Amino acid sequence: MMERNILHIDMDAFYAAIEQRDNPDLRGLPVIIGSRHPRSVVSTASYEARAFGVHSAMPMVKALKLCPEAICIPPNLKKYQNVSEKIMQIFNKYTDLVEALSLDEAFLDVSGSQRIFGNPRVIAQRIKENIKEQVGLTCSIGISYNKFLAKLASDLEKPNGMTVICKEDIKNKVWPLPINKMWGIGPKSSIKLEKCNIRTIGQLAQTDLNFLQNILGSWGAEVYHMANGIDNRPVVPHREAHSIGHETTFLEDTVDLEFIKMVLLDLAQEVGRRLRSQKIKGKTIVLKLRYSDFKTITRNHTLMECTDRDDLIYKIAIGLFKTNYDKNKSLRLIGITVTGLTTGEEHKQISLFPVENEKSNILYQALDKINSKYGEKTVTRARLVRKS
Ligand code: TTP
Ligand code: MG
Repeated sequence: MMERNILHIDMDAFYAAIEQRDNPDLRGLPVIIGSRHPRSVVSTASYEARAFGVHSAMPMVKALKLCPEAICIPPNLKKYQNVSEKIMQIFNKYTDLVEALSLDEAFLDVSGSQRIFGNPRVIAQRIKENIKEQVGLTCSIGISYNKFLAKLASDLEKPNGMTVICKEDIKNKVWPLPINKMWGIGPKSSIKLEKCNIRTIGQLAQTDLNFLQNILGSWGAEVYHMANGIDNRPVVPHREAHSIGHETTFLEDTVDLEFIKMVLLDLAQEVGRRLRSQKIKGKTIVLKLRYSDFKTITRNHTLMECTDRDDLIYKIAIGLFKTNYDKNKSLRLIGITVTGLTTGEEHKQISLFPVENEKSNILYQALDKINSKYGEKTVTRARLVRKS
């Protein structure tokens, strides 16, 4: 296979940098994106706030203890989405092969772009300049011959970095890194590996493959190859979202079953509405529960056929809830996610009840239409109207 040229581009402190861009008074100061509400969590923090140890996903209470003078700004997702679109447009000028991973991050395969735009470093430099001029933000770019190494590289010299990893660099740039920098190695796998004295990517690369598969399961082979610099995954443009989900943290922890059921119905409706608006369906319904002690469980159920229907999503979620909820504990958060998504013809199904289905499709379309016209929750099921 011809050697590919892959860029991984990731914006620096994305939400925080946008707020600092738009309000010069915030520049140079510790900024935390997230509400000041005690139960809220940090979305991201400016590099000034990171110097105090604040980072994404940290409980707000802890963040404010570490950095009491931080300025908290509630997130403005619409604005960040607009910025994201502009960045993606810039990427698309340099190649058709742009795979967005999130609002602020994408892979670009620029193997076919060099005759027109120059070598990968030149392309990366031009993209940085375009983003700076047109969007007023900085990013970090990793350049390599596969996705794994490009992503690893973009993180090495953040913020405003540009890092190349070629084959010759693996031993000195990649192998000394700790295993938690590996794609797919989370905290649990890290602990297991550390128990076997595997602490660096280099040690991982030199571990026996069978041994690794015993520890990590089916993921073991992939991790082993990546650690050795092998990753043949293509850059897939316009990848659909992997999942669509919605979750709610209660203002107070609750054991009120009726209330929880009502929230579940609300979540199912929201997820269903989003599936239908994107014309996709999903096969696996995932229920997430987080108790007041932060213990979190996810349980899932896979259907025979894909769905985008609130009532079915709700029915499965409530079933999962009933069998898995520990009634002795109060609940902090509940969420529903639908995964195994498909679009278009793939999910056309032969129904046993065509008339019923037809009718309820029309009902859903009508509800979605009214709700998108007059704002959410204009029309909702009677059970969701709070008794007061
Ligand atoms: P990241 O790229 O992980 O973080 P970042 O861009 O803020 O900082 P950097 O890349 O320089 O380390 O995530 C991009 C945005 O996604 C981030 O600005 C906010 C949002 N986000 C959350 O809301 N919650 C999270 O837990 C994470 C990791 C990110
Ligand atoms: Mg980022």
